[in-house]
Amino acid sequence: MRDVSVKNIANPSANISNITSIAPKKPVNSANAMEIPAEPLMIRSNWPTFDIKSKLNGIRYSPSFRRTKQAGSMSGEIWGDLWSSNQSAFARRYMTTVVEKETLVCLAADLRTMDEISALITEVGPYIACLKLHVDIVNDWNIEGWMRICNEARSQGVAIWEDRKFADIGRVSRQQMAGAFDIRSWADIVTAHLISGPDIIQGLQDGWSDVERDGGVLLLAQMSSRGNLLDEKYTKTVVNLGNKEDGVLGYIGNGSDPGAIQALREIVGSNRMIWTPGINLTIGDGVAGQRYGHPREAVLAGSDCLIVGSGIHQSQDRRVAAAEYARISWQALLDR
Ligand code: 6CN
Repeated sequence: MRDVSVKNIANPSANISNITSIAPKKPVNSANAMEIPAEPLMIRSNWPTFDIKSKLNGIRYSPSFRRTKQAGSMSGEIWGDLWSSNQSAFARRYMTTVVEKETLVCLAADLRTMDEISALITEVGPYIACLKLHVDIVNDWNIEGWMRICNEARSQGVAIWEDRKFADIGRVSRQQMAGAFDIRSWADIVTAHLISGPDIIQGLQDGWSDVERDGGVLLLAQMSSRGNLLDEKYTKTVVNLGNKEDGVLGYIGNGSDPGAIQALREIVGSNRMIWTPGINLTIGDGVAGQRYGHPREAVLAGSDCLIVGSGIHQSQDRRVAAAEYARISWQALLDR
């Protein structure tokens, strides 16, 4: 249970219909294009601190949003054991972002063109704590447009996660971090299966080292899809191996099943995070074997980040939907 001082910063009465304005849309124009680094095409600084002043400029998020200047110092109170046991800079940066923005939502921007992704980030940016991308589903991909998307995400103060689920041997995974997409140069987080053994983690970390960057790996310990082969024994093996590796930021858990998240939390302990896909306000079966659980249940069961895709990008009002997922996730964290 949280103490009273922590509860006071909550905004249980926040109503999304009270939102009167959001950040003005930032057009992709020549000024933005100037932000694209020439050679090499990479983002050297990892994930900047959220700029509270520019965020407040013109935004009415919620009354409590204005009080978040103290967010940094409050992260320990809000996150409890997870904060004190987690020394990883990436984990702490994510936890601080959550407290600053009052959201545990990671936007899964599974859209097919760069303009669509860019517009979505601009629209829902204030309500997300992380951006998850699938670089290989984008039809019109090019590095310049992609850098604009990354810059847009960074201006929203969020980490960039490329959900290319790596699974090869360490050496090849390192090469796959380079290649045409040059994932190592712009992604802060990547996902990996541990099916090939623990050396994949070093391979991915070497990929980042090759361009003098750092990053965090999320290991798939569970999945949200029906009939997946990640059984309890496999989950335990992944966690036992992953908990020994500094490069592991945390684990993917099955957001559709609070019982599974709880079981995962028991074996993970408090020094790694659990991020969960399979989250939607409409619970049950989704398309193509996807399954969904409720955002509040997932956080109460132990999820530290809610990965939401179609719940936001397929809704009629994406901004309102994102704000609602943010509100529910934040309140659940305070209640946990
Ligand atoms: O909320 P949606 O079902 O629209 O999207 C879920 C997102 C997708 O981008 C999918 O690739 O979460 C990802 N995901 C992951 C692991 C898993 O077990 N199930 C998923 O759906 C991940 N990472």
